[in-house]
Amino acid sequence: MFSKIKEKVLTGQRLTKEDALFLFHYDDIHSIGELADYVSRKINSNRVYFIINRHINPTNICVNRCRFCAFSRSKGEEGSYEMSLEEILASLREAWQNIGYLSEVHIVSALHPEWQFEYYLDIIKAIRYKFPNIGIKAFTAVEIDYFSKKSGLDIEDVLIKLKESGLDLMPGGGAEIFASSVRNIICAEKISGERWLEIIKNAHRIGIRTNATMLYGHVESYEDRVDHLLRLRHLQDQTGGFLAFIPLSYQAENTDIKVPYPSGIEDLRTIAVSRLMLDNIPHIKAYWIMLGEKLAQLALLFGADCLEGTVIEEKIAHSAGARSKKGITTKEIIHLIRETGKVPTERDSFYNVLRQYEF
Ligand code: V47
Repeated sequence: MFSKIKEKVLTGQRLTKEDALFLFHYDDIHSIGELADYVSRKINSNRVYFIINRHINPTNICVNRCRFCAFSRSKGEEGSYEMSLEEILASLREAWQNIGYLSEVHIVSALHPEWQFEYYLDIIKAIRYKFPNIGIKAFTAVEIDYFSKKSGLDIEDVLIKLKESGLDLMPGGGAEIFASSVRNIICAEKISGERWLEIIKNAHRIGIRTNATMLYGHVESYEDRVDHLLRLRHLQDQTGGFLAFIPLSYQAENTDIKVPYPSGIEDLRTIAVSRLMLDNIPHIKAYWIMLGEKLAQLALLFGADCLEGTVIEEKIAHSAGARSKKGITTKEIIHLIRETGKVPTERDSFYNVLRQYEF
């Protein structure tokens, strides 16, 4: 069976659900990785991308209680916080001063019970005004749905207002696992998988590119993962709006779903199968924050072509026990990539090449 799958990949044929399920069970992980690396090189040559970015989470106060999330708090609960506009801008200024520039800000927030949609628009407008050339990647489909409910505007108007305020693209969070049987267990209050896909479809239609994620390693089955990948591939066939796919390795500490962490092999396999199945999504990110640096390096030989970025201050995974650093320097990320034999390639938000660090 593997040789048939290999033949399909080498001749540019699309893999099926059965192929993906086979790959999730197949023992020879090296051959799977080699094949995924072949596809990665075909699409992205020897390049591995990274971006000089800063993550900001304006608040952790959330009306939802997802059982996998250790980041969210209720209003007034110990550890809850809210950032003012000035604090958000100050954190960007500080990052800019330390590094010399920033190419992107990544903003993922929570469903705050009181903040109005206007505040989120003000955040985007202020960043756009103070940092005119920075890429603004902000708000998951889950937040977009919440803005729509809060403001009474329909999804398209919410997206248009954000775009007009300066939003460039959207992160891929909130996708989790699309299957409702899994969502009912891990995040019953969250929008459905179908709604996530519908909002993203709207974003793509009005010209907002997005990423997509998959949170794996909790209660889902391999069938659920494959179903998730197939739904993304199907949407990408229609819109072409996804830039990158990011498998998120579940971090279980301080959460309500206590399972062993996915093994390193499981992480590599998931990256590789994603690369092989998502033949129409150009980039696969190895999110070093959740994988750790060494495993993220290996993932670059198993189909991933992007390491996300400098990040500077990560909160979501670290609330749930991630052991990685919270941020990384440009020098360190270049070194990580170089050690794999690939070419460190600094990018902007849309994967335009800014600089290549040849040997
Ligand atoms: O949607 C929450 C996940 C996501 C845990 O688009 C967890 O470039 C693991 O979406 N263990 C937010 N994961 C982060 C995100 C992201 C990150 C990096 C790059 C991009 C991008 C997007 O974090 C959430 C959820 O799926 N998450 N809790 C946890 N315990």
